[in-house]
Amino acid sequence: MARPRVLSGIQPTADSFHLGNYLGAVRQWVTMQETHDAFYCVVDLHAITVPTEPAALRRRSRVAAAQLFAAGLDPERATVFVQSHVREHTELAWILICLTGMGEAGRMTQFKDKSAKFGESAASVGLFTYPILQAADILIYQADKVPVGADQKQHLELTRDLGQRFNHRYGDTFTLPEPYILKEVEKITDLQEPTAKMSKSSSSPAGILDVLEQPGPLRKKVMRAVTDTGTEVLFDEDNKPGISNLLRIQSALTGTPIPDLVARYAGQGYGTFKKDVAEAVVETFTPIRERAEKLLSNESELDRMLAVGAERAGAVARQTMEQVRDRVGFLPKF
Ligand code: AQP
Repeated sequence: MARPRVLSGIQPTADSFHLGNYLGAVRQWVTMQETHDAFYCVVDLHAITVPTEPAALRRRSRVAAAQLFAAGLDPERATVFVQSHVREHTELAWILICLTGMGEAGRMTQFKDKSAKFGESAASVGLFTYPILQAADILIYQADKVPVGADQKQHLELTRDLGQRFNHRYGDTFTLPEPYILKEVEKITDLQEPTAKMSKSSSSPAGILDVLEQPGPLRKKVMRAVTDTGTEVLFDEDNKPGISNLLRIQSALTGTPIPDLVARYAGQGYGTFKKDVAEAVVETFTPIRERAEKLLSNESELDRMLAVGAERAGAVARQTMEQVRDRVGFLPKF
């Protein structure tokens, strides 16, 4: 029987992924390549929905790809590619844009959050249509599952709605994908603002743990993470959001259930616990950083690996688009 297909993407919007990207997405991607027909992309078209410098985009796209391979994605087992290399994504996005209501697109909370930074009228139309391009990314591969963090739940619902609408209007064409969200790591929060999502673009440097960061700063940031004035290591999201976030992180990195961690650190205060969290982060990130640095030292080999991914992804996308063009009523090109 064919393996279920999985698709997910990550934006090249920073010089490193952070712990939230790693636990909420990338680590699942690596696990799922064993059991799924896996497609993962560096979504550079999404990155330009906010002003982006060309040299930074090029550099960050390679850095993103290098981190994916360094985290354990195997080009033999997973199709890893850059979104703009498969032009069909934008073609399908246009068709889906024509199926989306203005009110429907206007309800997307991520647009409201991100555009609040520049003021809604200064935000690009691309940022407004971002979730529709994301729907195209997913539907074009007929994905069954999409591993994401909690912030993407609403976009996944729109993807299903658009797929269903297309199928209803033009005939059965798209698989309707299910989100795959691991509850325990769906929202890793900012170390300085423990109720806000850890985020490439909105976290302060002290609030974010970058995969490519050196051990020294990583340790310092964990030790300085905001906690409450108490001393007990307890999981209590409402009253102890900082400690609860660190417990979630430590549990995910070491595979130890949270109640076991709480029992282990009883009566020891925050210091010992934070030190152990810092070590777990450093132990996880160091080999990834070293492998990523090696991959980045040979850009042409990295580009070649991405070309292989683009070729495989393009073959699937072209097949879907042939059917879509015909269903919509576009004339065949002879
Ligand atoms: N804090 C988080 N906890 C759990 N999962 C997270 N993800 C992001 N932040 C967290 C998941 O990482 C994947 C890739 O994210 P993205 O690059 O598409 O951008 P994003 O979700 O918008 O993440 P950022 O860090 O906030 O990036 P910017 O600042 O560029 O917008 C997604 O699956 C996401 O759920």
